[in-house]
Amino acid sequence: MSKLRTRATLIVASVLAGAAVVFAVPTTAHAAVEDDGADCPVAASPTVSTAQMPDPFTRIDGTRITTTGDWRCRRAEIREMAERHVYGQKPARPSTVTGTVSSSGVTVNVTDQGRSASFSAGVQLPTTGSGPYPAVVVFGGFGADTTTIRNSGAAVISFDPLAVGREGTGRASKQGAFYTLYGSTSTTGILMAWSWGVSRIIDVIEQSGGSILRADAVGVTGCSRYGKGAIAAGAFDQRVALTMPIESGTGGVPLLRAVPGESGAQPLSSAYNEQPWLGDAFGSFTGNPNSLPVDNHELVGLVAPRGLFIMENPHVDWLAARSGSVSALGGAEIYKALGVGGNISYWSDVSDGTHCASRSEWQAPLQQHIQKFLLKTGSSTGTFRISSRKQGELSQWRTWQTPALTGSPSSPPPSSPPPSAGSCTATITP
Ligand code: MCU
Repeated sequence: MSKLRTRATLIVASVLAGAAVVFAVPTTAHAAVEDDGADCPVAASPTVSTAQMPDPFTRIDGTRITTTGDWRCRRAEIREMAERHVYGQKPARPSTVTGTVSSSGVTVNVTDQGRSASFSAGVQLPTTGSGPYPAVVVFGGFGADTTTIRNSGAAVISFDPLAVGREGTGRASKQGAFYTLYGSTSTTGILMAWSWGVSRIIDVIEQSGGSILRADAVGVTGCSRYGKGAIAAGAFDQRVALTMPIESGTGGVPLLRAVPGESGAQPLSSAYNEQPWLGDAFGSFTGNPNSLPVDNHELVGLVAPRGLFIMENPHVDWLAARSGSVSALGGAEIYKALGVGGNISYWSDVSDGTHCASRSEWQAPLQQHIQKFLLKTGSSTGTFRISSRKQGELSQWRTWQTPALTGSPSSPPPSSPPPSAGSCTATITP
């Protein structure tokens, strides 16, 4: 509701001002706004009944996109359907967002329709380079290799998602800063609330003038439930330059309609009921995901053309890594169609079966992703290293083919003067 109203207000305001406001950031560029398709009309979702992945390139009206420029409004349809049916609505930026950025922390104060809330996050500057620095928002306190992040030249923003969307509540009594603003009975799930929290941190960094942290070089990461949050944060805010979900499991990267057929994977009903992670509307799909008009290969595609590094664990069945590989392969087709196939990586070929373990295998690619997408000094191309333990076959999950879209390929985020490169002496910390 609030988002639609804000969109309408923006359109009316720009018409009244007579300004030649262009809401559309071309799909070929890294968007400098949270949602570059906020002006796109999105019709009612289609009725769907298929065990196959919905075609990301076919619009709700049944026509297929043909140009890279068409992706902007098709993306808006996917985004809206993912909100309606899976994660819940993400309201547009609140009317007031203020806060501070220092070398030790970020504070966020938000006000919308007379209600106010605040939260804060810690900052640890990198061990190398000079400011203003890129930063990675790290969800929670486990599973992310903050040592390598800092030694690669990015600050760590320690984000406690539970301050924004608590766990352990019922669906009608949700708590945390998001629900203080939008009500405890909001139907939006807490993963989307966490995503909204990351967006508000980026708002504050944008407003801070960029002397300490750079708003155009923000990444997100987290493991497990916080991996679900990390992919949601990257999918629903186009200012996130690098998205790095780790071992996210059901409700994160994995293809939702593949989960019931994957032995030992966390069932959809379990992910829906364990915590109010998903939107309330997902409750009607836990028993029939084949009716979903959208699926999570398209959540992966929402991140395109921006950097995406998906890390998975094939040793723990509960983590649904086979369904995760299917989603990543399907989402990679969107990257390829946009001409940026090298901007997505997937890596489940790891030896330690411990959930959220420190993994030496991911150290080098983590540094490379930070260099390429945040520091903008690297040029490594994406890789897929899918463990044979949990490897899905894309051909079994789709009937559609990837179109050769005309138009310019998408480009990486605009580059800024790179901070001085430091040597990497990263070690993994538990
Ligand atoms: C993979 O993330 C979750 C999983 O969905 C839950 O079922 C389990 O309880 O916790 C995992 C997690 O967050 O572990 C830290």
